[in-house]
Amino acid sequence: MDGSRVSPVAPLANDDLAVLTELERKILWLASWTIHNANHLRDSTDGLKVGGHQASSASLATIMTALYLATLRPQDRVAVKPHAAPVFHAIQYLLGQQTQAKLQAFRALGGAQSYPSRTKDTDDVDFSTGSVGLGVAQTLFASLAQDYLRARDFGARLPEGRMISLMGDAEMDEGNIFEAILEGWKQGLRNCWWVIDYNRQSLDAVVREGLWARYEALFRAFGWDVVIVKHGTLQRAAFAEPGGERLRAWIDTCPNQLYSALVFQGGAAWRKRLEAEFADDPAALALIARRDDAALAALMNNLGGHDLPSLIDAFASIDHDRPVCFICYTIKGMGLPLAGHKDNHAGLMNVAQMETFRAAMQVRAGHEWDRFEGLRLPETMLQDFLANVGFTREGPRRRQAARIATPATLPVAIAPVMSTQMGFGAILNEIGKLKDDFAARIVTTSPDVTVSTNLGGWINRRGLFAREALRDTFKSERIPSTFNWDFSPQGQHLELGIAEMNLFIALSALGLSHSLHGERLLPIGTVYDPFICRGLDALNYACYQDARFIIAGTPSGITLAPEGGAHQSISTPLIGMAQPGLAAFEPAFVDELATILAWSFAYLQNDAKVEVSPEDLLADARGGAVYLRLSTRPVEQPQRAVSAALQRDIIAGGYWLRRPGPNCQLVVAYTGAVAPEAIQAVGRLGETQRDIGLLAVTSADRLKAGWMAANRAREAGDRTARSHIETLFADLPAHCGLVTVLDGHPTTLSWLGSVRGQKLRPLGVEQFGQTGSIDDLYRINGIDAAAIIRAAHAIAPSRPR
Ligand SMILES: Cc1ncc(C[n+]2csc(CCOP(=O)(O)OP(=O)(O)O)c2C)c(N)n1
Ligand SMILES: [Mg+2]
Repeated sequence: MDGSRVSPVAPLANDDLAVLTELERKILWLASWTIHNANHLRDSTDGLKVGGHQASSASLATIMTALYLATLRPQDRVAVKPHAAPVFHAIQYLLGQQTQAKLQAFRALGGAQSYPSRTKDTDDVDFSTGSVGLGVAQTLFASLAQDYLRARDFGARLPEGRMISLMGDAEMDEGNIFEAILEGWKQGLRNCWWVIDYNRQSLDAVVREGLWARYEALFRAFGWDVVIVKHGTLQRAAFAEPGGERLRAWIDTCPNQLYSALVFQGGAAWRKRLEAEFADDPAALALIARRDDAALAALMNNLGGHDLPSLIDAFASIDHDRPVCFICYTIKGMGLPLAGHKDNHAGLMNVAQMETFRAAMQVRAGHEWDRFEGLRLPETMLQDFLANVGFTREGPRRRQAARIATPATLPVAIAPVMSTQMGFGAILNEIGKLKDDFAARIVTTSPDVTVSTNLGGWINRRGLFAREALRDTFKSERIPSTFNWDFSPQGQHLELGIAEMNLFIALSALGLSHSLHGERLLPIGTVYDPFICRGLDALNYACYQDARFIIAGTPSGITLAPEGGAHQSISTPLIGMAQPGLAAFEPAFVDELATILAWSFAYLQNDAKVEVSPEDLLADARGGAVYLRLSTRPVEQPQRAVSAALQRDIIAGGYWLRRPGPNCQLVVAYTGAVAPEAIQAVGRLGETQRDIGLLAVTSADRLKAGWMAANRAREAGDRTARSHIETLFADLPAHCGLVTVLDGHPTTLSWLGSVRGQKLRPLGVEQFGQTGSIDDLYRINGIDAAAIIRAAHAIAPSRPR
């Protein structure tokens, strides 16, 4: 087996070690039983197998015991790998934070979740995990968020926590991890621990030899400390015996596959193999001969990651705040008959195996859920220990933060012709002038597109963040430059390298700071709209964790015409509609954007747990994150005052830019940058068609969500439920045709025809475009005024006035 370094033996109090050893046994039992119960017992009624992962979680019982019961402090936050969920829930059960009912309903509706979930679980999950690699990187960005908060004076001076990931070795295959490590180095990462469950197995198979050495070199290259926890106490004691060095050398060079296979086969197989290997070494043979099969298997299984004293000592030995990677050698399925087998990923013990395991654990039938069943130490001693576990000693760990007062409107000077992206920059520039707490709470971040997404003005006012000040050399050399690129601890912009995964994981961390670190931030990220797709899984992850942030995607669509197909976004409006936890808007005009932004700063802070009234169809009282799809196209701005009613309509998702008359035969509905084409087409059509309507859709997402919710409410008996789009369409004649148009996928608006059962022709973009002028590209994609008119004639043939 590869690797070589060892940690010193832990000086742990004997009593504590005895208690921890007992509790570790219990945790292994409870985790295995939870999974068994879900598969073999509960499913006897519904016949559904729900998956195994018994082996995957078993190998973590020791590491998690060492972490949760002996190492963590209340301020620490942990992401445990997805398949560690049963072990996590078992630990919380012992600590009194998880119920038997939820364990019995593991993986069922309302039960403990298959993968730890901040939002769905009730037993104190710090970070959700599931999509491998994301939870790992989340701890890194949570640590950067903690440093950002500590650099300013918001009041709460909570103790500095460590952000810890307990990760699988195969998670290191995910590219986002490397992106995060690099960014962490740039930002001076501290207080972050990654504990690798180095079982040398993934889902399909056994991992390559010698990876530990690549990991070690990699982490060290980026300034991390690396601690290798390879051999347990038994092994180290044996190495000191005569013949021990030979045993160590053999273990260190044994291929991973062979080691796993021997672990699976057990003591007799170990003896046969080692006797053959050591035939020329009487001392090493004697070392083997002094042990019976069980003792030999115990010795060979005693890798560092299964040895409480070694682990506790390794964790306790860290006396600095630099990031640390622990490479802990383990055997997948340790303690179970599945241990070491390469096919064990979804492995489940069968009923007979489970009975044997139960007997070994001394658990009587009917007492499977008893907290201290089968343990040898007195219950009071175990209970006392659990009551004093450092991690939970101070009660609830999830924090609260007060709301930040935000302005009802965001004043901005609107030029006669302006793009929404320019408007966005101008609004932030205005906020940048404010001296209040609201402006102080805003933090912006962008993956190397800060200036090109118009954050320059904001940055000139508020500066870039770094733990240590770094002057802009151009400025100190008095070379004229538009942007002031000074870094300081007071800066309010976190500049990231070009990695969109990092952007969304950073937004997730900043957007959970109220709950993780007890101080509220108002995070805003910017990204080129097509590259939302590059970070999409991380965006989904951020929303799943209920992080609160604003993401502006700009420029978007084919409207960025000369930049060509590679930068054009087509599907993002659909992402905005389909992503739970994200309210998506695509304003056409800057006054709409100002309205949406003002609303967003309040919406971000709403409490996910509150009761929602039946009128609140969109559950706005619970808040969420916000996506703004913006454009670089300058368009003529309406000269108008935005009334309270218009504000409400903009937020609800749409308003009549031209109200349809009583004999309306045609409505054109548009979103975003194609507003001038829609306005022009309606003007021309209006010359021959009576009462034509022009609907401005500011949020297809919210219009549709409201309509879906109203349908559900009516079907559930609330006859009065009515959505915003139904109100807007209430007076439209049944025969009236609809033409919809946007610079995005036509499906975004095509559902509008179903609201009243009207005929609808959706226009939009269905192909990657190419370089050209906006006029050219709108024409070839059929979203120009002529295309709208053609569609209108096809769907609602004009009748003479
Ligand atoms: C992004 C992503 N891709 C694929 C999966 C499916 N999957 C779950 S666990 C796993 C392998 C895990 O290996 P490792 O992290 O070493 O944990 P172990 O099974 O060894 O405990 C895979 C591929 C996933 N959860 N997330
Ligand atoms: Mg693994």
